Amino acid sequence: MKNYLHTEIQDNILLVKLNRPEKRNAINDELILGIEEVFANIPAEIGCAIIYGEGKHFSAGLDLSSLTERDAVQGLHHSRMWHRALDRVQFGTVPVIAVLHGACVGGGLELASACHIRVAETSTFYALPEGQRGIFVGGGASVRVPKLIGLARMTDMMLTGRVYPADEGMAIGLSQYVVEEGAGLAKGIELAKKVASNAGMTNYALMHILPRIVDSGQDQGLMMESLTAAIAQDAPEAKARLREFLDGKAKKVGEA
Ligand code: 1HE
Repeated sequence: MKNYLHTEIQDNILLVKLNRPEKRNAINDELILGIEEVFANIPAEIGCAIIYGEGKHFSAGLDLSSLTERDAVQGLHHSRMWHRALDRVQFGTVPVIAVLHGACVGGGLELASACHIRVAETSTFYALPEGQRGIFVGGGASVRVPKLIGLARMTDMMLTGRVYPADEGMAIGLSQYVVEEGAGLAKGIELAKKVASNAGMTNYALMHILPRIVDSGQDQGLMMESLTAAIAQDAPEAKARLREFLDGKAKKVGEA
């Protein structure tokens, strides 16, 4: 794990690097278990995490060399292991920003789609080659990717092997940002600092409650929203921030 995943702390930001460039950061069991462990044990002082890849690509997805060895039951457990690990990323203690470049394909896209913000360098390309490999997604793509781009686009990606370049990927919702080649990490850190400066309850609600509201019916969703709004505004930190604005001491919208 230590070789395939490199972690570093900068102020209150956790940087997690996929470090298997010789295999294009293809994700084997050791790597996915490493991701689970890192995101299950984020130090309390961390306010935001960034995940990115060493070498020419973010990730070539599942390590295909391991696939041939599994029977159906082992395949089921393997897929559930990915679900567990990527749930740790999506529903952990801090928001996670994926900084992408080169291939973001198959399980690499599944990992990226478990993150809360995606920043893509211009070299990024997205694909779900599972269709062409004769398999199916198993790391959560069928749940997370349609939420980003819609059912029809994911179906097309898998049926036809369509590859989306960075700019088109942003246009359809695969990333929220596109930046110049080599500028991804700096952009990720800039965003992470903003994320980490939010009130804890706001980030918690965005990570843990908003996705549940989206998955629920309108009536339940509105009730969950009201409860969340009530809890958030009750916190001393929220009251202090509102007071700061009313006293003219807080930044206006759009001020740097
Ligand atoms: C790999 C993998 C891999 C590279 N598993 N070993 N993912 C895919 O179907 C994508 C397969 N990979 C590619 O299409 C290309 O490798 C890339 C476009 C990502 C990069 O191309 P390139 O020219 O930079 O690298 P390369 O020469 O193809 O690969 C370098 C080495 O990495 C080579 O090994 P080597 O020992 O010959 O040097 C490749 O075999 C190896 N490599 N990708 C294993 N994926 C939870 S379910 C998720 C299901 C999926 O993710 S399916 C999609 C899998």
